[in-house]
Amino acid sequence: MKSALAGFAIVIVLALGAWVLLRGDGAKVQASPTSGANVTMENGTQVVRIKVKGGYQPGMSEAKTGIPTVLRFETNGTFDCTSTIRIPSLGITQSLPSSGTTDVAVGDLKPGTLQGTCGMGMYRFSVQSKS
Ligand SMILES: [Cu+2]
Repeated sequence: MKSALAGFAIVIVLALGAWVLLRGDGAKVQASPTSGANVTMENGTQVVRIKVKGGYQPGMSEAKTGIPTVLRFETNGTFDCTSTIRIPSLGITQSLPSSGTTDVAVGDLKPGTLQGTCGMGMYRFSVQSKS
């Protein structure tokens, strides 16, 4: 009897897991790490939008070199450590409001990858740039 109950519980857990995956949450997380869709031009400035909450979305952005660029961090009820961002190679440390939009100017991107992290260096984001 006990093992029958345990088997039943396992079936329920598996079914719930499949349901969560099929709803598309899993697919969304997989699709977003690399995408140029968050990069736009605004009056000659390249804007890279990054959502900030429990991590950075997308984790990797693709942008162009040689254009004045801002990283636009969007917080929304963000109270975790991602609300402080660091870009060591540019000497930037910036705290973000818990909700709002903060533009951080990073100048003209050089070919390569600009790396950033949360205040503690745990969560990462990066901007890959090519001409
Ligand atoms: Cu952190």
